[in-house]
Amino acid sequence: MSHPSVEKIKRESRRLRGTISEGLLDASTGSLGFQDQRTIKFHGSYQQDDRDLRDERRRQKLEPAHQFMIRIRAPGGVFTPRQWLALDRIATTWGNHSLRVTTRQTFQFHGVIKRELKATMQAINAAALDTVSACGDVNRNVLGASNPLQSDLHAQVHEWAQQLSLRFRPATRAYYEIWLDEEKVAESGVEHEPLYGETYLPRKFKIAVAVPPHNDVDVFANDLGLVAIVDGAGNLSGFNVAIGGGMGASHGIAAHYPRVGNVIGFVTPEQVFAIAEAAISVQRDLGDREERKHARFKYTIDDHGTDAIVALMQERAGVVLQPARPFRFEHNGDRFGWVEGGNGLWHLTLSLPSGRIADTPGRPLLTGMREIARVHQGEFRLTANQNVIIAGVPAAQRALIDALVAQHALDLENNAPTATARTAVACVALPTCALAMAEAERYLPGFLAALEPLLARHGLREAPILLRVSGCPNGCSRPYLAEIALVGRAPGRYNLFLGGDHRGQRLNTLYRDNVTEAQILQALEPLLARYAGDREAGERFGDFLHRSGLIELPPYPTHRQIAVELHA
Ligand code: SRM
Ligand code: SF4
Repeated sequence: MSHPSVEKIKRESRRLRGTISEGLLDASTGSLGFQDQRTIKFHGSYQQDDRDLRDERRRQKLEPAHQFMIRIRAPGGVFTPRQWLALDRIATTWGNHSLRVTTRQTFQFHGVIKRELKATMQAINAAALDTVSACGDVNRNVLGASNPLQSDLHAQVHEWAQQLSLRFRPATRAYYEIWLDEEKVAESGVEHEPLYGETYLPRKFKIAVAVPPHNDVDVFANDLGLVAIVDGAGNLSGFNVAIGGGMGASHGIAAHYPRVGNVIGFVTPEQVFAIAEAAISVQRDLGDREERKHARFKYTIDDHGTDAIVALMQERAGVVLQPARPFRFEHNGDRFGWVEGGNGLWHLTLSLPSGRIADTPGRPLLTGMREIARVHQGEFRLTANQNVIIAGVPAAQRALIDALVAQHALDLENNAPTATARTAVACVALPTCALAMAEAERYLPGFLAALEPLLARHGLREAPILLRVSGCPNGCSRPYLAEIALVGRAPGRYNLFLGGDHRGQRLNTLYRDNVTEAQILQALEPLLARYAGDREAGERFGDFLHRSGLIELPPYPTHRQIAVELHA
């Protein structure tokens, strides 16, 4: 039986209700119906199954071990200690005893079973959080720079992320009716969706706000990137706008490619909502609704031409973009350790292994973070590099936090003995991700262990080489912006990409196709040796590969790097 298209499912979902409520009550299966599996994404949840158990369950003629991933909507990624404790309780009561920090600054739970889904959603809501449009063809979690060195601006950027997220939430009450038992009103299921209409967007839409010189949100990987421009007195003058970033690709299909957003101009703070809404509405109307793999804003822009899209955005927003203002990013990573944030408060950034906060032998990270949440009075900020900042710690409390960090192996030495390990990012992949072709999160520690002797041999243990691993070409770890990236092809086999920069401004290039770990290390060895011997002072690995002519820009049709003349 052929399944209806996602466009049809959206249209017939009665504003994202479908038959989810009924499906939750069906005790004969751990699964939802096909259409509801699509609709529930808009409520921040994915139906998955444990792929480690697939074969065995098939052999036993059992249905797959169905379970649900739940993603929180957390614009800017800020949580209170109370919320942390509530999320910890949810993970240990209904989830798989782990909290997973994502590359979009929020938490995911894995392993929630259908009959406990509603209770979990209600517990999330009781913690003053929700999961509305954390997934689905709508505006997704809005990223906001988390860099603790810019305390005043952080508050402003966080507010922008919040406001953009609220502004572009769907209008339907479906979430509240299904999960929170809100009473159905007469127009239930036919509400007016002023921005999205009845078929929502052709695809997901992503917004990020960055504050130079730190590009910790990888602003150019977003459909709409806002680069804060600050005047000499440190006040926000407005934003440079970048459009058309995206990482998704397919192996061997040239028409599916990653792209860095192109900077199209500058807007004042008063113009931000209008220009953002115009971008979303242009994508809503012109985006491809036939082929989902070709439906992101980046393809709409490339198909229609940047000039035409920008003209339409300006017309719809009633805004004339000013010329882009100069800016300069220094890096797209996090700054680890303690920094003073002003007002006598300190911030501690911890490097977490792929953002997975769980208790494993010798590394009780979930327990450690819980103990910290019990005494911490500031806030927790998640970073888009899957790390956590314990923010707003009074000087007098630093020793207590340090002791808890050391006691629970949350420190850098235990977690990440090389600079590359500290900054590495890996997507979830197996066993929960349905699309994974190879391991990522579970493979990263092993790969780092294999890479470490090579780095040590060339005196590069402290060289901050940016490594990212994805289990398939969809690019959830933003691998195409890394200096070294592994992108899964098949179990134990990866495509090796090299030559991204450390600012998130240049895409990397395929260097070896479908290779094993031994072949990857073999390919890297001579390059690292040359880098160790021939690099200029402060020169990063990706830049060195380009300067030495060892790598060229990738052959994608458009926007492979941000124009250098924009950099102050
Ligand atoms: Fe992603 C699909 C996990 C950030 C591009 N992503 C998925 C799914 C839901 C698999 C699926 O569709 O069945 C993965 C769930 C795995 C699991 O078991 O949890 C998944 N994506 C993730 C996370 C958890 C990766 C991580 O390890 O942190 C990130 C959650 C972000 C969040 O909190 O909202 C995550 N995904 C990203 C990013 C990075 C970003 O946004 O900065 C990208 C690249 C940027 C972009 O969107 O272009 C990304 N995910 C994708 C794609 C490719 C989309 C495309 O344009 O083709 C897919 C596949 C799809 O949508 O069909 C995908
Ligand atoms: Fe899954 Fe692929 Fe995303 Fe990794 S990159 S989480 S394997 S969809």
